[in-house]
Amino acid sequence: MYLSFVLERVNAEIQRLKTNKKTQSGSAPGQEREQKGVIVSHHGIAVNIRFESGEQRLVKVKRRAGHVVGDTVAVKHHRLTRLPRKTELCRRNSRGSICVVGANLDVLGVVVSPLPSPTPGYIDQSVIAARQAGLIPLLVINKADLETAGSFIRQMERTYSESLDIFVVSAKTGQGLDALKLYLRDGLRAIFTGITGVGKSSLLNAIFPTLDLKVGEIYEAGKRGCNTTTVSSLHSLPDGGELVDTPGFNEFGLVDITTENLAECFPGFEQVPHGSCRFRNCRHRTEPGCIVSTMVDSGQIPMERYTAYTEILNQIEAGDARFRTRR
Ligand SMILES: Nc1nc2c(ncn2[C@@H]2O[C@H](COP(=O)(O)OP(=O)(O)O)[C@@H](O)[C@H]2O)c(=O)[nH]1
Ligand SMILES: [Mg+2]
Repeated sequence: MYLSFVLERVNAEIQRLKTNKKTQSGSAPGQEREQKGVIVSHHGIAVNIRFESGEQRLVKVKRRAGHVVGDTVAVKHHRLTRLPRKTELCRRNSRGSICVVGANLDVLGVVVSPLPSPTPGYIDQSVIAARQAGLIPLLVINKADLETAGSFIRQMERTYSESLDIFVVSAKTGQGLDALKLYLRDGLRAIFTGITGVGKSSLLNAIFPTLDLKVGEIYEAGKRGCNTTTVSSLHSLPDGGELVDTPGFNEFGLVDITTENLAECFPGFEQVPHGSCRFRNCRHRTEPGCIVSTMVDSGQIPMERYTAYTEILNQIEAGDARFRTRR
């Protein structure tokens, strides 16, 4: 149903271009100008491109060409060439496959809410993936209007305030949205990720009221959201900056992470003078001369952060080959 809708739009687009060509006197096909643009949504067999001219249209692509939202592309004669990426945010899904979540991004906003609450390790893994990809991670706590929000916000602030910028917001009441908009106004391209139902699409709608993205219901029984957003989409904000909405994913599996990388990107280990342990390949477990263990013993690193680190380290070690698979 959806596929036929996209096909229809692609065919209409091709028809429109053919008609245009006929009416353009003297513009030989060989002289068509190359147009640069950015992919604003991906529909499997076609991508929606916003060109530098401001025009937005669908261009056909091969199904597995690997283009993602945020990719800069050049189009000439209906042929699309992807330009090199500045950044690439990747995650591993529950089947172990690697997915590129978005390209040329500056900021990853990890959206969480008191209900549904984040799955264990979700925030840490998202932050690590962001830092590994060269993105600035933010924590966006949505649904601040809920009765249970107070204790959840305090817990989040206790854990992450030393590591990340935190925005406490409510898509429902508008609380905190101005601060978020101000942050993004500097021309940054941000992506919102988070499990389904935390309010990513609602936040985009609240920030950008003419957008009208579909919003899902929360199932009462499981207190989990249903997946209403099916494709990622990039939107320019009225006051500057860009935001990408994504479908929810409950896992942010790490890709190609080494144990050195893990400690360097882990939220809570920012004060660690990396490379100061006695052994160069120290995993910060029980090795003698480990600077991290000393900082845990002296209270500079909270025990909760250290435990969370070792849990991810265990997963990496258990699935070593899996984590090192190359694309
Ligand atoms: N109380 C409250 N509910 C919200 C807020 N933001 C979103 N919701 C609700 O949460 C549900 C899921 O929202 P949606 O934007 O689809 O979440 P997404 O899956 O992360 O995109 C919807 O029923 C929204 O109305 C908020 O700030 N406060
Ligand atoms: Mg959504």
